[in-house]
Amino acid sequence: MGKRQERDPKFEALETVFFDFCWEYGNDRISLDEYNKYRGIYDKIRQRIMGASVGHDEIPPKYENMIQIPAGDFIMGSSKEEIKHLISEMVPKYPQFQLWFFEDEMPKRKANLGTIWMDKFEVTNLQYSKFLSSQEGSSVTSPRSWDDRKVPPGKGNHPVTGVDKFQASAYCKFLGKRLPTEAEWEKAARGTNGNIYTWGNNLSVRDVNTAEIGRHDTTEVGTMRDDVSPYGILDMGGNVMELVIDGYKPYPDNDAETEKAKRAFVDREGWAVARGSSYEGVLYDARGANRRYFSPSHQGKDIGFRCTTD
Ligand SMILES: [Ca+2]
Repeated sequence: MGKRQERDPKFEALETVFFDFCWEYGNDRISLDEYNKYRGIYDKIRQRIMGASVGHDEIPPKYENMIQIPAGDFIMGSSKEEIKHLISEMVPKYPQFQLWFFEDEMPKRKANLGTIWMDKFEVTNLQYSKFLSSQEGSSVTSPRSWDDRKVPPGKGNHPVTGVDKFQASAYCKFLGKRLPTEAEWEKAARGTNGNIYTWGNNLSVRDVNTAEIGRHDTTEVGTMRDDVSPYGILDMGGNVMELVIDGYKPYPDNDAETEKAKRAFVDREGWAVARGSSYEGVLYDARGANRRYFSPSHQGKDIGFRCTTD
């Protein structure tokens, strides 16, 4: 994108228009070809405004179906007040939820990341099957949710599930990518304003695949209208929980009060972390700051993943 020129209003206006195109592409309203066409026009106008030559910056094939998350600050984690408020809201409806479940999200702080790219969709069964057929004789095994190394009938475009962190990492590595870190996943889900959910801050959404809609199974990726992050990344709220690369550990300066939370940091250290809610989880669990941990070899029927790259 070249050097950012913050104070030129013409440039700011152009950026706003171009951001709309990014959003349209992110929401599947325009194709990659169309996006690249607009990108070309954007570069030419910017060159005219700025009077400086800029590189034509098409999305290379490696990044197809990935979304660029520009470098910069974002909000990570939750404050103690937010956790306590959450519990007061949840408990009347879900008495099983307790304060210590969420104390690992603290503290709320500003963080910073460089530019990354993240998959727009959860990795699908069909994609995983193509990878698997290239792995004959290797130690990568078929997902636990499959019968006899075959994609479950009618579920080619559904997210792959029943994979552990090793299987998920092997898939990403095969494509020259990797699993996202917790920070990367959270920025992609919450945007730069610290949204509580991918779609914003309210719970009055209808089209997110969590237990509330009563489907109790995966849906085809990218089909839930409300489950769209500020960057146009889809299904980060629900469908399947998503494995990340980090092992479970307390965030620096975490000040959990309960013994149970402190105990989990010791007993579950290094466990696999998954983010977001799922078709079996509740909408509250779709909060961008929410962290779940699992035994590293756990192959959950509502756990999948997506890839990231620099
Ligand atoms: Ca998801």
